[in-house]
Amino acid sequence: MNLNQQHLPEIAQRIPGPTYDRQQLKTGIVHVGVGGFHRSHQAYYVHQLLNAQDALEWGICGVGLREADRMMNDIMQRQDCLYTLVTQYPDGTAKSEVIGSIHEYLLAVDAPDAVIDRMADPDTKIVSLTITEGGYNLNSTTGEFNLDNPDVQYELAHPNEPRTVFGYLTAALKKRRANGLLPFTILSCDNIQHNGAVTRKMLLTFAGNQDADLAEWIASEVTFPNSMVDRITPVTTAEVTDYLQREYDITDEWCVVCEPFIQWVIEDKFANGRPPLETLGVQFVPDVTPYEKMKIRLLNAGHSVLGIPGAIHGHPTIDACMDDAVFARFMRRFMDAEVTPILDPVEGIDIDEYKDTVAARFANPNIKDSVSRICSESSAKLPKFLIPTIRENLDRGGDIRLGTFILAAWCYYSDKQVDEHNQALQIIDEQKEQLHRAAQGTPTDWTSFLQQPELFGDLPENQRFVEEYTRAVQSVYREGDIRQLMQGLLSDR
Ligand code: CS2
Repeated sequence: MNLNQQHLPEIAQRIPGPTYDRQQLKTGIVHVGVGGFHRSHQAYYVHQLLNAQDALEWGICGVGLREADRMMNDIMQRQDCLYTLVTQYPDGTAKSEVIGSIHEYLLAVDAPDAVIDRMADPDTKIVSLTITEGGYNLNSTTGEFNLDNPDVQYELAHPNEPRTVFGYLTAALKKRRANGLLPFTILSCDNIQHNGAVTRKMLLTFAGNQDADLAEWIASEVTFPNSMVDRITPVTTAEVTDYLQREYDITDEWCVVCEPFIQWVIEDKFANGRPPLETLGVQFVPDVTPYEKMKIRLLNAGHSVLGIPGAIHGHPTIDACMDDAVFARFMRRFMDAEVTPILDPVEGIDIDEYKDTVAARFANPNIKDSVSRICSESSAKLPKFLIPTIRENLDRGGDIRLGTFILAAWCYYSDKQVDEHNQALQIIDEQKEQLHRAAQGTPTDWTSFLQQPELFGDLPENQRFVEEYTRAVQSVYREGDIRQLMQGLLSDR
């Protein structure tokens, strides 16, 4: 049975679903970037809220900005924006539920004005974003907005033809202001420290280049809460789709898989109201900084610390890495020796317990989170997850060996593009070509990979780092057995 609104009553006899009247939903939240994560996290929280209480004004309108979102759009239209969330427990059981909080989906490349109008509608109170770490158009070395981006250049010259999220937000805020409306809150849900502050800075630069007056209004009226988001959401595979079909006779073209763990910590700074998500365990706090740093530097970096050597060694998934004692110990040592010393105390959280929980989550054998997903877009991730930790340790004389080893492994991965068994690696990265070119020079110049200032900034000028990196990259290129090297690093000292 195809998943859609018409079949919902019958499907609801097999698995739980919306108990609210979806026809009555109003769009209170416009969300840009509907992928697996938004659907396992924010849309799930809102769905629970709608099931628990009268909150129909908080329906979600999903927006895809890119041509690449067309497939999601087509499926969302066919399924009336319904989808199944399958939660995979470590004991092998699964819980499936139909989520109904997204009730509308717009593809911006087809209907740019509809997107602007929806954002500018008086009912819209929040525009939230999961546009990935790379979507903020941020030069991670300078911390500034990249005005050279050709799409941005185009938008600045043609204010009525937005292309990037910044063009859309600016056009919609302009309209709200002209109509005498309150603004919306802009809520970033990406894994970037100070994600709200970064979004604010990027948007103000963009808007300032288009309309200085408007930029001033945005600066004083719009709020950008920082937030820390967490739920591991692997890429959906055919196995799960088949499972829904077999187990419940539900045909869902793009279901979502996730782990049981879920967390959301948000700064309580909303310009135009917010849903009462605290009733579902969302934490509203005055300062998210310590939470986001802890999560990004431990969990997200921990993923890369397993994933990159895991890919080289031939481990297909994160749980397979965790099943390998050398990998599990390596990650823990990285967390203990290189990350924990630079973290600030987090109220109500015991860091050791937090690390234990992360390790247990990674080890969940039913999640099957592929290392290719973890390694994807490493050029956007590592400058946010791992490189700042190395920098802070350099500043304070802390340990950098394991983190630096991962950068050396990343160079090898980008250069060889095959694993130790000569199997092609599935490398997904917007900068794939550049990474490959930079890595290729390694055997004649050991620091060739570091000559990418937008990734490494001035790190190549730090002598201690360069020595450590050179040692690591030489060992990776000469040894040819990454696991052996990891073991060696663990037994040193
Ligand atoms: C992962 C994240 O993309 C990655 O590298 O670390 O997607 C991670 O699974 C989520 O942030 C978990 O909340």
